[in-house]
Amino acid sequence: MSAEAPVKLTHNEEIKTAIPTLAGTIAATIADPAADHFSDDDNQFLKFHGSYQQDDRDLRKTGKKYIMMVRSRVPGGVLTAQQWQVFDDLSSKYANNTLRVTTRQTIQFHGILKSNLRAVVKGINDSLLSTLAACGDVNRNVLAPPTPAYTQAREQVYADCKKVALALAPKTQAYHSIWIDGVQLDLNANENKDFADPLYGKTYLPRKFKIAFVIPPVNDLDVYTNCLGLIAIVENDQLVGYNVCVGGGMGRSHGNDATYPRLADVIGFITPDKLVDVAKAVLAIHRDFGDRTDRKHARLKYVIAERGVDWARAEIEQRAGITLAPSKPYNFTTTADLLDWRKAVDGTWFLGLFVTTGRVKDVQGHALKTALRQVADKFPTIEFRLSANQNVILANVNEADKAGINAILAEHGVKVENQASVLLAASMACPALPTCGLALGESERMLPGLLERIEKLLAEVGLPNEEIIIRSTGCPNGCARPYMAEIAFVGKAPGRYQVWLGGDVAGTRLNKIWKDVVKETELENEFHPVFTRFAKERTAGERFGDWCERVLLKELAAG
Ligand code: SRM
Ligand code: SF4
Repeated sequence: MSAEAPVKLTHNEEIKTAIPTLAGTIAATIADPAADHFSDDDNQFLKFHGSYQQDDRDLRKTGKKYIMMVRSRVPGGVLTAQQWQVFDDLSSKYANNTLRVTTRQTIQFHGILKSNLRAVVKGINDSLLSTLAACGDVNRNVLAPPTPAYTQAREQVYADCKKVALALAPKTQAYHSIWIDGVQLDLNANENKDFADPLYGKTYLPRKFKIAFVIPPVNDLDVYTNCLGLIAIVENDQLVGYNVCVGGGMGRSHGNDATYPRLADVIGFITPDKLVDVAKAVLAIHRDFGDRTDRKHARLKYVIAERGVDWARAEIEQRAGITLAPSKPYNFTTTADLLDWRKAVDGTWFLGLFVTTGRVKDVQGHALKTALRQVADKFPTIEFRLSANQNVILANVNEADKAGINAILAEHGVKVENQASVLLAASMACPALPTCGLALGESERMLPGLLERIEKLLAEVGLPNEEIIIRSTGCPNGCARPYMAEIAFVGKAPGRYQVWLGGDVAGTRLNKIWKDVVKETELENEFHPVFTRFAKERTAGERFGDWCERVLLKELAAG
């Protein structure tokens, strides 16, 4: 009888087992003024607390300058004006004076010194938001549609989003003791050694887990890219339930075909009362079946891809004690945010403000950060909503306050009409350099310039103001969901990008690889012929992504 080969778990699994409270020695390192950075293991634990240790990669030649990134958790992306004031203060006092709106409706702070880390995390908690589980092998920020334009049911969906976020939050006491009380947990105490989270157990999930709510026909958060997607079914302006989809994700690695982006499969319909049970069941399937031996193969999407949709449906039904009804019809038509002033369904107004690459900051002639701060100071009842397209929506605005808000924005060079070129408004970029340790090339700092060059090219072939959804990332992990874009630039090396083409306007189709390497300097030479053909060959109103799928990529596949 041959003995089975022992299963080698990843190092992350070993440290979670050893310290299930996730406390590590974080508090002790914070308290030690001689320590300029956290240990590798603590760096893994820190993620569960919402922070990453980074270094400014622009400065590497002169040695590593350690800085911390903090990611908040903001279910549905909704902040009060008071919370915006706190975030603005924290960013100017302790971070790099920018607020980074993320693709998951949160705010990231960059450039924090270790000595200021606790002040930032505590400040966020004092504002009644949190950073717990913003990162790490747990359920991440839960997305919900931020735009109040389409249906009153948005409020019900937002309430469900908050309910699920709360139900799936980890219960460790270490977070409170480190960041609020400033105390290092005694790791040898029995209650800490034996701690097991009621939902996650001792070792949490094999990898991150993501949930999004969406209300058709607007897919403004790319619902199919999530581990669990909840597609609201609204009848007569009332929420009747959700179509459930499972197994989406973007992350992949160059040169490793076993990793791939995947769209979630729609598996059935549930009424809202079953939501928490179903969310817990899907999370538990990831917990129990996700690959703990290989972090590149550990996401739920691989479990669903390999075991199949019927298996997943049966497993969810059995765990949640329900029967999934057949999914209900729905249709997506767009992924875009509404910019400019619009009337909300409840009669109030909202203003969609485009934020270039999600970075709220002041630059010469465009002091967006100061302007938003003044709006928060003067209009305490409005909400600041973060969109998954990296924009900010000012919501709950009374008709009488519109002029005052317009005046503040105009004074700071922030336009409310024609805020950005068509290409820029439809674009997204991940942060990449200089903060992201995984970046192979530029993204946030590169994309606006690249778009100007593409605009010129499109104008040359007679297509000025053609909207094409273009996204860039500094590596293949997919943080700006590039594999859903009509054109995606995915970093391979400095100045070199893998180019993917063929996503659609409604976020329902994955794009495909077009060229493995395009040099940034060769952009015009590479794209001029393609845009020329598109201009000639497109059918009436056909979008670039659809033409690529119909013609270009077919030709490529045919060799
Ligand atoms: Fe992400 C890792 C930034 C949304 C897939 N992501 C990272 C890290 C933390 C790099 C690291 O691990 O050291 C990046 C920090 C950069 C920096 O300097 O700030 C980072 N991810 C971001 C943000 C800020 C991008 C943005 O432009 O806004 C987004 C923060 C979201 C949030 O607020 O919670 C962000 N990341 C995403 C998304 C999009 C989404 O969730 O809708 C994805 C693709 C969807 C998915 O998860 O499949 C995504 N991030 C990844 C991955 C690949 C995961 C995988 O399955 O392979 C990594 C790498 C990893 O986890 O090992 C990663
Ligand atoms: Fe960093 Fe890559 Fe994510 Fe961009 S896509 S933020 S480079 S991990």
